[in-house]
Amino acid sequence: MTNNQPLAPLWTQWREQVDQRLEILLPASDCEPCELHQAMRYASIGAGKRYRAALVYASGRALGTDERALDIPACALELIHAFSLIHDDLPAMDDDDLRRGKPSCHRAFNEATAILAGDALQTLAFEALCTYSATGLPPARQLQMVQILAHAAGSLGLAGGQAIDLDLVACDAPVDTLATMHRKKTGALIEAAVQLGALTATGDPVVLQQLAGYARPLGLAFQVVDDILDGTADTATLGKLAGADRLKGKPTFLSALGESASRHYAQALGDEAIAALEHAPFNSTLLIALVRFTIERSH
Ligand code: GRG
Repeated sequence: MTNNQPLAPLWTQWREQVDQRLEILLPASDCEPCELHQAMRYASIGAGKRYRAALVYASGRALGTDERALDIPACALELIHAFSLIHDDLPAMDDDDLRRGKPSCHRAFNEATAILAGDALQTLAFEALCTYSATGLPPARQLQMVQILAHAAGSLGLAGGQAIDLDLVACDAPVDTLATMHRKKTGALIEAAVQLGALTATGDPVVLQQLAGYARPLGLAFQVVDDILDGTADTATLGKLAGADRLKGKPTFLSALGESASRHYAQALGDEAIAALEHAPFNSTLLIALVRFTIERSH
């Protein structure tokens, strides 16, 4: 996390807050049905960068929200993300054995349990978001948060992006097609994270629009770097099988553009995200630091 001094200690704290809150939100491992709850906890607690949570905290903080009011929206994002990773790894999808440095959920448990764990993590995300209370948060804005997250996870977001992805094997997809797919598959949740953080503080459409202009290129930049890392980093660093995209014949930004042009593309998207924050009526230091992390990250 070089050059991200304001971000690093906060991010460590955010990670701890998310894990503490997930510990409480998720039924205990010895609560029946035990195997299902163990699988849910296995796939969601104590691992992952918590990038989407960090975006919730950074955008909420930028607008002055009390940190504690951001824990549940941050957890909701991470629960949906964990759900998508479990299902992404299933034999019917990407069929991956390793995730976050340990056996993927269906490998550690079994396929049926992994499917149910994913399903239950998704519903828990919405239950948590509906039932939490934060001072000064009007019900209409809370409802808007639920709607945004549901839309991001649905057929016009994650699920739709995954459907496009499954069709794109062993072909040379143009960059535009890749961008369209990844804006849904990866970008939708990143955009939702920034919006949910902001909505804890304000419903001002101008502010939300400005943040959307930040999150849109950022989400794509995150995926471009993900593609680069898949082809250049090792399995131990990534916590998942390195080179998996090439092995499976998946078109990526790396295969379409090469490493150097992909890095330039990611940088240009990062610049676009930062430019969207120009003249922002709030302190955007952390949001800008997150752009730098997104471009420079090594895992
Ligand atoms: C979620 C409604 C819903 C359906 C599931 C399987 C699926 C449909 C979608 C797959 C979405 C997916 C896995 C996108 C990949 C996004 C991505 C780059 C993941 C890696 O994120 P990191 O690096 O992972 O933040 P960590 O482990 O650090 O959290």
